[in-house]
Parts: sequence; C-alpha cells; structure tokens
Amino acid sequence: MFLMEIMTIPKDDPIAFTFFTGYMAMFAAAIFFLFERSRVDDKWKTSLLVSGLITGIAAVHYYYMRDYYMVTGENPTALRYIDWTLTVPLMCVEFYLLTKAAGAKLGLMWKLIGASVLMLVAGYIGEAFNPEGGSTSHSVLWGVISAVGYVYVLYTVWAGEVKQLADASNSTTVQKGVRTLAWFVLVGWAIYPIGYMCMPGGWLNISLGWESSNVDLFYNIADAINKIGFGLVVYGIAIADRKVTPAVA
Ligand SMILES: *C/C=C(C)/C=C/C=C(C)/C=C/C1=C(C)CCCC1(C)C
Repeated sequence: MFLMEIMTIPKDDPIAFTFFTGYMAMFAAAIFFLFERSRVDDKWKTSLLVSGLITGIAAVHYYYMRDYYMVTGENPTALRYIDWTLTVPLMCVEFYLLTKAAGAKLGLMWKLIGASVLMLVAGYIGEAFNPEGGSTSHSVLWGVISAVGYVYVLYTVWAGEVKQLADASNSTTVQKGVRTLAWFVLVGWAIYPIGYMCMPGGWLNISLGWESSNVDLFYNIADAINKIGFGLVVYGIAIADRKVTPAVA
C-alpha cells in the first residue's frame, strides 16, 4: 500500500510554526503589493514591483526551507543565504528608487549592493563552514567581516548619501519614509546577528547556552518584520504621494 505522510507541526516546535506562518505571510504580502501597484502613481510602480519581488522570492524560499526543516530538523543555511542574496540587494534598490528623484546615481545603488553582498558572503562562510561542534574564532572572524558591510549600509542610510539625498528632496513623504526604513536597518536588521551568535561556538551559544535551533527562530521573525515591513513603508510612501484623483460622478 502507498502511504502519504501528513506534515504536522509539533506543539513544542515554535520554529516550525514560524516557518509556516512566515511562508504564508510572505506569499500574501507579495500578492498585496503586486495588486496594489495599480493604485499608485506611475513613478512608484517600480518600487511596488520590487516590494512584491522581495516578498515573492522569500515566499518561494520559505516553501522549500519549511520542508527542509520539517524533514531534517536542521537549519536550511544554503536556501536561507540564496534567498538573502536576492532579496537584500533588492532592498538596496528600494533606497535608490526612493531617492532617485532627488538625484541618486546608479553608483549609490551598486555601493549598497556591494556592501550587502560582502555582509552575506561573509555570513555564509561563517555559518556553512563552521567546523563540526562549532568554532568561536571562526564565527567571530566572519561575523566581524560581515558586520563591516552591515555598518556601511547603516551609515549610508542614516548619515551618508541616502540621508543627504532624502534631505535634498523636497518631499516630506520621502524624508519620513527613508527615515523609517533606516530604523528598519538599525533595529530590524540587528536581529540577524543575534540569530547568528546562537550557532555552535557563537557568543550567545557559549555564554548563555542559547541553542543553535534559535538561529532559525530569529531569522524567521526578522525576515517577516523586515521584508513585509519594508514593503509596507514603501507602499505607505506611494499612497501618501498620490495625486488626488477627481471623484467620478
Ligand atoms: C530579507 C533579509 C534580510 C533583510 C537579511 C538581512 C541580514 C543581515 C542584516 C545579516 C547580518 C549578519 C551580520 C551583520 C553579522 C553576522 C552574519 C549575518 C549575515 C547574520
């Protein structure tokens, strides 16, 4: 006889729970941004498309990561970093698109993308090549290199070119929006290093005994906040900036 296994979520597994809700939330957010795109002015359509792509790409990866985790009980490290390598640069594109009207050049976008790729490649080496049993020196070394890329993005959006361009734009909507996104980078993105430090040999793993399964818990929560939250802020800017359309009698 042919038996199909039904996937169930164990009561004591909050990580499985966040994989399932994360998947569905990303999926719904992608549909939302792509449909709402038709309601905003032309100049914001690309931004909404990018929000839809970020959450859509994440949804597909969550679909696979969820199954990987349910079957193996392990961190889907490769899938996680493939997802981030596509979605984090797209978040950098959002900053470029928001400040483009104020004169942002393509060079700014590439600098942000370069820094975020450094952050992710170093993070991947730190996690995927962590020796069996965990090595503190390995995780700290690559964590610090990764943090250089993170700090570059943080600086650029808080004080560097992105901030200056937002100030120079004569739109308070854009200024407020960029400020809110900068907060996401400062607070929301800072959740990831916490997850990273839970892996075997990581600082939180050795000092507080936080288990390595928490890596995914932190990453899943952070992804939902950052990817959907980021998209909603962009959406809010586009809606606030709409030309008032005359009511149809
Ligand atoms: C949608 C996915 C996002 C916004 C992912 C962001 C990831 C980070 C900000 C990761 C940062 C890390 C460090 C700053 C040091 C340790 C290694 C990382 C990659 C977890």
